[in-house]
Amino acid sequence: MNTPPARGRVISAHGRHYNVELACGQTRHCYPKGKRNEAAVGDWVSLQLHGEHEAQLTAIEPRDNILFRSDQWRTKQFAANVDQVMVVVAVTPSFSDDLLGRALAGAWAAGVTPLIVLNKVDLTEALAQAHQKLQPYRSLGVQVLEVSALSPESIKTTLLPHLKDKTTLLLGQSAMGKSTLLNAVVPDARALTQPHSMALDAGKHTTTATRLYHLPEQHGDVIDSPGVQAFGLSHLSEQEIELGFPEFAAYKQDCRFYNCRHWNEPNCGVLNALANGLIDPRRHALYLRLLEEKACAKT
Ligand SMILES: Nc1nc2c(ncn2[C@@H]2O[C@H](COP(=O)(O)OP(=O)(O)OP(=O)(O)O)[C@@H](O)[C@H]2O)c(=O)[nH]1
Ligand SMILES: [Mg+2]
Ligand SMILES: [Zn+2]
Repeated sequence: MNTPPARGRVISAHGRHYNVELACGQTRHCYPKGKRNEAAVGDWVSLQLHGEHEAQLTAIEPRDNILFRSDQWRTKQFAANVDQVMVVVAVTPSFSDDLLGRALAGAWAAGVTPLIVLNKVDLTEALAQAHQKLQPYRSLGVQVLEVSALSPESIKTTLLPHLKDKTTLLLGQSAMGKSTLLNAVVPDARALTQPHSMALDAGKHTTTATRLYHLPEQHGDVIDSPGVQAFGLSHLSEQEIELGFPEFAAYKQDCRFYNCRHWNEPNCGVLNALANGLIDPRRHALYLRLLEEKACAKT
């Protein structure tokens, strides 16, 4: 017996099986129709309901944006229709500047505003060092929220106001405290968290799947995701990689060639700005690394 089509939002994905939440709040276990419908958490989808628990995913609605993560083996789309990406870094263990730069570039390339959340500010010993590492990003105009997931006050006054009415993706390395932050704003989530050393001993990340949760007392959704160890961006085009570096935009109009790659071209506005100290050399170096990785991925 055929039931009328329904609409829902993907809240978790396990391979090509999805949990989809319907408008009434019920969730359905879903599988796609045909090979084409590969959905991501956050996607709005059409369903054909089968019985009380299952459904077939028949179509994915056009997306506002889609974020990918890739390692050396594969590229996977993992979150769609997000309003902001919070890149979570911690005071301890120390975070990778390379991965932070990539996460920001990935968000900008997808047309999504990134913020940095500096978590574990209760661990004051290494705080000054973390501040120093984040200074270049503050200079770029990236907002940095400083919180301790263990302090309800800091969650309430600093984090929660930024989550209101938005779909927020938490992204970052393992052990930065993404799931602990999630639990602080969505207590019912009861997401598993554990110290870094234990996660490492187990040889994997504590969070193993991307999943969307609703804030309990205000409108807004939070997506928790597994820690990233590598953040390849070679699925992006060269133009998209350039979008990942919005600070180049003001100078590229001075490039002699319209298709300048700001690498070794003569009369390049970006290279001139770099030489004059107007662009952070580490950011330009990251940009070149991404172009290089892309070139390698092609061959
Ligand atoms: N001192 C302190 N510890 C924290 C804070 N936030 C999280 N932690 C601890 O950091 C460890 C890692 O936290 P998780 O929330 O599991 O980290 P995660 O980023 O979700 O890690 P993955 O799921 O592997 O990506 C846990 O032992 C937490 O208790 C904080 O603000 N201060
Ligand atoms: Mg986690
Ligand atoms: Zn140029």
